[in-house]
Amino acid sequence: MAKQLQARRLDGIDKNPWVELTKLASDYGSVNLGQGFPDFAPPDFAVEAFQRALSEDYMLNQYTKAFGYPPLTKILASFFGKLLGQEIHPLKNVLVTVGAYGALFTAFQALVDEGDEVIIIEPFFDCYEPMTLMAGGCPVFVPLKLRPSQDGGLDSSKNWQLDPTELASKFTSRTKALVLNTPNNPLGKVFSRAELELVASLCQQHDVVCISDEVYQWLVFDGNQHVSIASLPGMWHRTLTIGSAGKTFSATGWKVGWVLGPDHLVKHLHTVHQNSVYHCPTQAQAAVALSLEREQQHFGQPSSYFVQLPEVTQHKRDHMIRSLQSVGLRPIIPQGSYFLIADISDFKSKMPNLPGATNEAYDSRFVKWMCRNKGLAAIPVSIFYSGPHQKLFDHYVRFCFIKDEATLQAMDEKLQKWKAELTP
Ligand code: IK2
Repeated sequence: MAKQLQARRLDGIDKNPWVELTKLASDYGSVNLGQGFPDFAPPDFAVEAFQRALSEDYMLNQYTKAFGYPPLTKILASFFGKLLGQEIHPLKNVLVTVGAYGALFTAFQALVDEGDEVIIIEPFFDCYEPMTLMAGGCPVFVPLKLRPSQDGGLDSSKNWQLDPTELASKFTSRTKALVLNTPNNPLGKVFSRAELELVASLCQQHDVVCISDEVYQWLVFDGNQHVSIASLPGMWHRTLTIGSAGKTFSATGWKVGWVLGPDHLVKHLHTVHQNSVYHCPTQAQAAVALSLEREQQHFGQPSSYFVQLPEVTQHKRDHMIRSLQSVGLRPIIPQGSYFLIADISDFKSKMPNLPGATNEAYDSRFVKWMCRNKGLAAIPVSIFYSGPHQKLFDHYVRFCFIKDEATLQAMDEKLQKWKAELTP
């Protein structure tokens, strides 16, 4: 009998919708509002920092320290030390990774064992589930519940809330970790301090590690405030805080991410990192170090990119919210991130039989139909849910709004044409 080639840890996780959706968007030349990346240049200071890293010191072409280029671990420690109210040691409490993806993968591999349960709040950034499974863990899902606004206006991501009793019921003696993502992808929810206190108290009560994915921490709108759960009392020593230079400096191709946390957790991530990736590209790390040093000098001032980016992005969000409504899509107003989800229930009742496989979720058929017929690419929200919950949440699609004015203009043109087709 032939040997089975595929390792068992890949069972059930070999299908990934991103590849098909990205190909479809390019095949049809659609306006790409699907994958989450800015289609404009990073800020000048970041581009210049990369140019300096390429040209000034030839040693930046060589390996650096395994757990991070020293000026980067140093600035990460000092910058986030202030934000988290924590003494952060650049060598012991920091790990630089290949993007936040690398940070997440390293964290799951380092902490999750066969049979360990990992609580994941739905909707979730879709890699949390396969990463848990690949580590041998068992994902346990808890969905945010929509409490619709009473005034008939658009709902906000704020209306999607945790049910405290349901959340508490998910913790068992086997729970090893809880994954938190604030601001959340795909919903844009920014967890309030009170919600984080609930999560924190349950993690403490059940001795659970919190893996806190905060890659959109600077993208918060309408005066909402990002709170890092690691800054809450008693949480630093059980939290891994994950960040991404790609999201922070609108340079997703740089693929520099990091994890911050206490020694007794980070040392296990160091072990995984040293036996897998070993170290990340030096020049990209040098560029991120210079960019963060610049941001530290400008912190809180109008010249800071972390001040400017959310202002500009909020306008893009509002532009998209106005435009999508013209054809009957009902956006949920995101408090943060660079995504929004829009309710397509009206289409589901008016056009229930869109082409597609019989078992294919409605939102997936809808995005393919929209891409082919209306020239707009988006992502079905059911992919951000666990299998059993996908059908319950197949009436939303996700749009990315961190796009250049020309792209938003192209979106408007497609929507105007769509609107004209609606009116007899
Ligand atoms: N964590 C979250 C919540 C992310 O959204 C991402 C990037 N994903 O964006 C693509 C998309 O949803 O269209 C990451 C982590 C990974 O970040 P990085 O690019 O730094 O690896």
